[in-house]
Amino acid sequence: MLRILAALCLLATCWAQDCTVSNFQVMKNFDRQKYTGTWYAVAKKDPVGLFLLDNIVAEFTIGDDGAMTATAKGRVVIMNNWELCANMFGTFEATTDPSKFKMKYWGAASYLQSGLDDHWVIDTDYDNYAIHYSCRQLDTDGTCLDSYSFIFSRHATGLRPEDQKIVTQRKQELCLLGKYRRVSHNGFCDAS
Ligand code: RTL
Repeated sequence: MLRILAALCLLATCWAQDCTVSNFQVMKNFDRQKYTGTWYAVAKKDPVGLFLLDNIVAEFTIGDDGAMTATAKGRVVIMNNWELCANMFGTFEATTDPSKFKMKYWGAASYLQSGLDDHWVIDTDYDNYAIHYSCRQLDTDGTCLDSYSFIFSRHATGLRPEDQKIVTQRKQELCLLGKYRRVSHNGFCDAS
């Protein structure tokens, strides 16, 4: 009986789930200063098209002018079969919500992708985990047609077991549960 009830509750949250991007909860009182430093991608949900494959490490900095910038490295395969470590840069433009940014990004080499993406910080404890989300294309109903998302950890070894529950919860709230792949780190970008 209890099991049936639990299953019904699960179903109910599924039915009630709101996948409207503008209704997604983001990090409250986001502190950019505490977010600086190195973040290792431990899982990701890919967008449509070319993307960072693995060995993804991001580093956030706040300049003397107060502006947030970041670098990111990651293995990519471009032009169908050329594998390399992409060195990427990003600058962040603030919006009215302190945890929602516009990120302009480009590569150290001109043949790497560049663009302008939303960059939302969904949740973080600053010391262990962070959940990032970006919707590239909205559907007419306000849900997302093309998104990507990173689960970051301060530890290259992965998330602490106590953070996994909250990360799973957030993935579900982003309507992306089951869509993430683990990001491996094998030293591919260490020398670049
Ligand atoms: C993330 C945060 C830190 C700064 C930057 C980021 C995104 C990088 C992207 C790179 C894509 C590169 C490709 C290269 C192949 O040409 C969100 C990690 C810049 C989206 C597809």
